[in-house]
Amino acid sequence: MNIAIVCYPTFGGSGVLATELGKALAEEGHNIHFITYQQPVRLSGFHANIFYHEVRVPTYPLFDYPPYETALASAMVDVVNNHQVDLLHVHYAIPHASAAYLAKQILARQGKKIPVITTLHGTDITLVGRDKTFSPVVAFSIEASDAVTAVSENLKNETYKNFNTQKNIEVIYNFVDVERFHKKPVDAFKKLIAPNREKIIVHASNFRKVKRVEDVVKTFLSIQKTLPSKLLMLGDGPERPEIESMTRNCAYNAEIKFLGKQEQMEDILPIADLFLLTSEYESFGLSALEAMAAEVPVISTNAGGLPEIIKNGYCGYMSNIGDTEDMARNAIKILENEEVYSRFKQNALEQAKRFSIENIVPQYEALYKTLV
Ligand code: GMT
Repeated sequence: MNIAIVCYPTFGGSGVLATELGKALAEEGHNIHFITYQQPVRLSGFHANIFYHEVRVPTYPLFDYPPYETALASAMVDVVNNHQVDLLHVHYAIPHASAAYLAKQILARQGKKIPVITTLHGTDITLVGRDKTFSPVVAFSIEASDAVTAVSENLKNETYKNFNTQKNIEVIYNFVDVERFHKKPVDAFKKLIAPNREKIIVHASNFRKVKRVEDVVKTFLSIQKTLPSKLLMLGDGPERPEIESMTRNCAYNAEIKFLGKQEQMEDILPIADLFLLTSEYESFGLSALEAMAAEVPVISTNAGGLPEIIKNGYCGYMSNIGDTEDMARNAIKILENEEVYSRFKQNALEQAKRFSIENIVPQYEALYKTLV
């Protein structure tokens, strides 16, 4: 099939998932056309079946707000017409689903029927999407899509709760390439970070309010009282400056490192002893899944779709939002006993395998076949 994928090209989970899906489909022999405003971060190297089409929005003195959605719809029409595209798969509803609807109508006038699949990822429903600035358009584009998928049961239920829609929503969980993440940790790198065999705790996110990154630091500080540890903060975003200055004034400042945005997560995660995710909401928590694939147990909140991904007491523990003392107690429970730790590590890998690329990507392919 010739498939066009529309996504955000940034470090966010929706863009990562969309890019990994495109790469996996290309491996299966499909031709994949990415349409976005920048090369997706996980799209590197050459693949004969992958094409990248950049959306350009011309500047014009009249445009206080450059009309990206219009440029995107035009780009979709162009790619469909010139590359015999069979379907459009858009990730994150805003503004991709409504732009796809417009492209579909334009193509229909030209005598071309093109199915649109919308994958809902999280904040497009729970945070931004339900704001009345966007909600009528999001609701309409969900209805107008030929198929809608959500990355967890929780997100599917949130969609029904927040939008007045009867649309059938299929849950297709996010996935991970276990082989790629299940690497041996690089000892030299580990030694550099933790020269005295301190525990290495990792957090990765876009540092938005919804991630409650301050709770990551609080949990770490509590763990630190019992177990000498290091905290690696991966990613970047609006809350980072405040969190970083907060850590500068704390007792264990030297043990906390901010590494910024990282493309090669599969090289960093295997050195971690524990992954921390303290979010107020996660539709899925792709970063936690990638950590588990690297054999890293997860300490998280029990928010949103996380209980569908992390088995409590098996590959990690979940606590109520904001209960950093409980998160620290659970972390210590896993880390302080070698036998318990190696069991949780093994379980993390086993749990990740349930969401392996081989199990999930065929579900998207099956859905495509029903529409084309
Ligand atoms: O977490 C974010 O803020 C980024 C966001 C995105 O859309 O890129 O992530 C969402 O989609 C990911 C991939 O499906 C999920 O793993 C994240 O849980 C979800 N984030 C939220 O629901 C807050």
